[in-house]
Amino acid sequence: MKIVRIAIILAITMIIVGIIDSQNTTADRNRHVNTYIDKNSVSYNGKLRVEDEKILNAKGEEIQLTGISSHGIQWFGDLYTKDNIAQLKNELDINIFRVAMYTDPKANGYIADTSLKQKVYELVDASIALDIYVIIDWHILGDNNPQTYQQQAKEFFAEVSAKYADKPNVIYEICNEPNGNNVTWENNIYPYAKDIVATIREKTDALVIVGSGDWSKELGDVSKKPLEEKNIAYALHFYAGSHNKTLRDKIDDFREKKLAVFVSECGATDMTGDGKIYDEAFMRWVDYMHEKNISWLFWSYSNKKEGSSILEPGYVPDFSSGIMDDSLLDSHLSESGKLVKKAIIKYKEKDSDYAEATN
Ligand code: IDC
Repeated sequence: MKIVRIAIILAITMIIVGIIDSQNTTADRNRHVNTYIDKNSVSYNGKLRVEDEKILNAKGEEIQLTGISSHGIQWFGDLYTKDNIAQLKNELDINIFRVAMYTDPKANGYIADTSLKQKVYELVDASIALDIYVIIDWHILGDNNPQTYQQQAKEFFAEVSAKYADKPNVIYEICNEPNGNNVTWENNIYPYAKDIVATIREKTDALVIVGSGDWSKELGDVSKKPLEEKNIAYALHFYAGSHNKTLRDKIDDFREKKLAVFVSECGATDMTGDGKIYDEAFMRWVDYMHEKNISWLFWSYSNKKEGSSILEPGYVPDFSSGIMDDSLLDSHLSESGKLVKKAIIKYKEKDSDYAEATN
């Protein structure tokens, strides 16, 4: 009987110890979840600001953002949803998405179809919910002079900057790529930018990206007469098959003048966005941008049959099962897609980890 009693006491003790132990494990796990925060997130980095040639987070640390640009939302709108952006975040580790809203009416852009603004709102709201940064891109291209639709741009940016004034996620890119022989920084882009930046500044001092001449490569002209406003970065767009060290040297000169560069669009093809992939040349750019802490976004998230698309032609991710598999996208990435994944992950895994939350 004594042995039975001891056995019962022992069994009860073991059960109690087991319960306490399992509670501890759960508590530990919860504590871990609550006290660690993804260093890629907007929750961690907060509002961005420009100091000389650097982009800093709210803690004053230098930051490099890496992500993907949409193709024209007027053409591939169905492909751009919260699920798709979540998948890019999960599988490609992006911390920024760019919403490319073409403006040219000949390309069925915003001037022809102002309902595109609703798509912009949908994707900005999705990015905010996913805790990543988002660029609202006034994507001028065929309409080469930003002044052509300056009034519409002013009204658009007045509305969006009012809507998102208190959101640290949102970055404004006010003219994708001015181009054409008659379009200069001095005569056209500078006066346009001054006007639009003033409009945005009535609501927020968020980061504004300004394009330059020659499809956002003419930094030399900008440095002769930069904008006086705070928190301005200048767009620099490259395509690895067309642009090389000569352009990187220009970036270095520009940054030495204490002006900030933001690569809001780049690609691994030549500048047509199609044809072969220049993977080695692209990785040289990636290494360079990492070394200098220059943020970059890849053109483009689409399934169009062209070299720059990151999805295989025609592929549409299917989320109907409700399961967000961690490698759902892998087998459907194009050559560009595989390269950009490699490029983003190359440095993220080393540098960016989890930090202890301070609040
Ligand atoms: C290209 C697209 C292509 C489309 C063309 C015209 O990839 O499908 O037909 O625009 O709308 C840029 C532009 C970007 C271009 C891209 C590739 O910002 O709109 O996309 N590019 O040519 N600047 C340099 C290259």
